[in-house]
Amino acid sequence: MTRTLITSAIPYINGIKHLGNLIGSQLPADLYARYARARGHEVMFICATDEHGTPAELAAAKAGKPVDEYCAEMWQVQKDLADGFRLSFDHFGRSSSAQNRRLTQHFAMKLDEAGLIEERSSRQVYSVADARFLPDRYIEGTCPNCGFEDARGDQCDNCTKQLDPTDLISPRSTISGSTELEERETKHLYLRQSLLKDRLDQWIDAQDGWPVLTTSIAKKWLHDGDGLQDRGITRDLDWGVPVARGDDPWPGMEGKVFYVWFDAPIEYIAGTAEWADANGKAEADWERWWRTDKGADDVRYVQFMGKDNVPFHTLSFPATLLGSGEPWKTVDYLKSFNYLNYDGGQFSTSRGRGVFMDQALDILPADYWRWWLLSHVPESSDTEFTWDNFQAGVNKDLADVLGNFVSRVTKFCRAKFGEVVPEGGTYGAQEQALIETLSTRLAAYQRHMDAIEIRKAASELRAIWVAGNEYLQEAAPWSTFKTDPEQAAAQVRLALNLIRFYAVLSAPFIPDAAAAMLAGMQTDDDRWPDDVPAALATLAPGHAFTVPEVLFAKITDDQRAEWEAQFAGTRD
Ligand code: B3M
Ligand code: ZN
Repeated sequence: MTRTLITSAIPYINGIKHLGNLIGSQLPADLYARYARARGHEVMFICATDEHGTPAELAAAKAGKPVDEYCAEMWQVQKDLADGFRLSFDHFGRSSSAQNRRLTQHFAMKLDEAGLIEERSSRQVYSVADARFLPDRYIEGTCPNCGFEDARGDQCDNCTKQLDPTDLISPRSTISGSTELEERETKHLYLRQSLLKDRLDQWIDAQDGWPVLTTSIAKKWLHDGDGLQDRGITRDLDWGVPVARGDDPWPGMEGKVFYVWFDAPIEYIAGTAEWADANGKAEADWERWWRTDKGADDVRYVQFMGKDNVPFHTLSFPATLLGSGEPWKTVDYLKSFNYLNYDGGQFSTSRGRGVFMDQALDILPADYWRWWLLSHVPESSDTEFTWDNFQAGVNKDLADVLGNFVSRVTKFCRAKFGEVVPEGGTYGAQEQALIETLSTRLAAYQRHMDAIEIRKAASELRAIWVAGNEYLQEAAPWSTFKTDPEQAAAQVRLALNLIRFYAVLSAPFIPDAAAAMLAGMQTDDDRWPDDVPAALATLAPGHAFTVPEVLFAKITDDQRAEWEAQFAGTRD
């Protein structure tokens, strides 16, 4: 059996994510996990909250709560929203878990044993007004590479360059806004990534068919300028994984924690260990996904993330894994995304601009969002959410095409033959032609899904829905019925079977509607249609069904206008 390990970038704990975050990793990862399971793979799908670092500290301070309490609460909020969007994680973990603490400290020890850790005294930015060292993210200034004025100390959001805070031109504290910053002496651990440059280069070259977006970013940071500098992996903070050498203290590092970007990707592994612990499994049960000496050599590991996360996953995290000298599983395919914009600008968490996951579910069911977002996923370029476009996509694809097909077929059958699959007639030339079209399109759909070409897969699925509608229009059982009821029975039988077929193929995109369609057809046979003619004969004459409730209500112009106005400003 094919074994597929899937991880989504783990969202920061500090607040509810917007739809741009959702479509940038978790939702496409879920699509692929559902598809892989449907194709019979053994799947391990892991996500978690990214809980360390100053974003968490500051958000907790703002909420007036101890940081651990804040994180526990926000984990639950994010978990409930993930459930609301039907994200089918095998485990939704926490980077603050004991498992992650242990593994992070373990990796640091192994890297040290391999001679890849160096203690360095450095001068760090200290904010006099805030009376603390400022973590990278809490210093903003002008990017030395592209001139963007709001570049963060760790990375420029405009050109994606990884930065050190001291690189910034005109730096300021984002806590107080103070520019009274000075450099003070502090000691930190550095991961000597520069020693791993050749190994990483070879490792990237050995990867097969990665998306251009992924390899170009990775190669750029390996070869342009200072992409692979040694990196400080510890910070002067309270909240995080305490610096330790395995189970032993690390002299001189008391009171310091690992850098959030050091422990966050390790949580992919730790999250799998959390899954094992939560389900009463043994250590071997998670290790078989992650240790190539313990069974993971036949695992295919696929990662999902936004393009800003690519350098950390193509360089920093592999440096941790390869540098440890232990046989850890590294990523086989890294799927990265561009940005989804919101109505003429950017989605923004800090400015509360756009639609957030909780708000989205307040106004419409998950499938509406899943379909629109996945069929417009920013794969080859940034894309834009507008209410017009959203209304058009939902109404046309979901209501007019898929929903209408299901309702017409089931209602016509109920009226003429009752709520059972009708008997009689045979499939003729029209039916054979449809089956041929569907076979060709199904093969293309699978090809695109296998390749994680999500937009192409979505348009193929849409075309598969359209083919059924066109068949129905041409076959016109309501006319056939008047002259040849037997033939009309065969047509309706085929169309009822198409509903089950559509449910199975569509489930990775719209799981709730798919479940409603299967429930309507009173079947739990959701086997993937390897053979189209056989799949379209699954529901035999005499099989009872019920007419499902309206699957998708159209978005009215009034609703669109109302939401457009409601979300025009910023959330408080
Ligand atoms: N939390 C950034 C983000 O949510 C970061 C990802 C970590 S993946 C290990 O985009
Ligand atoms: Zn820049």
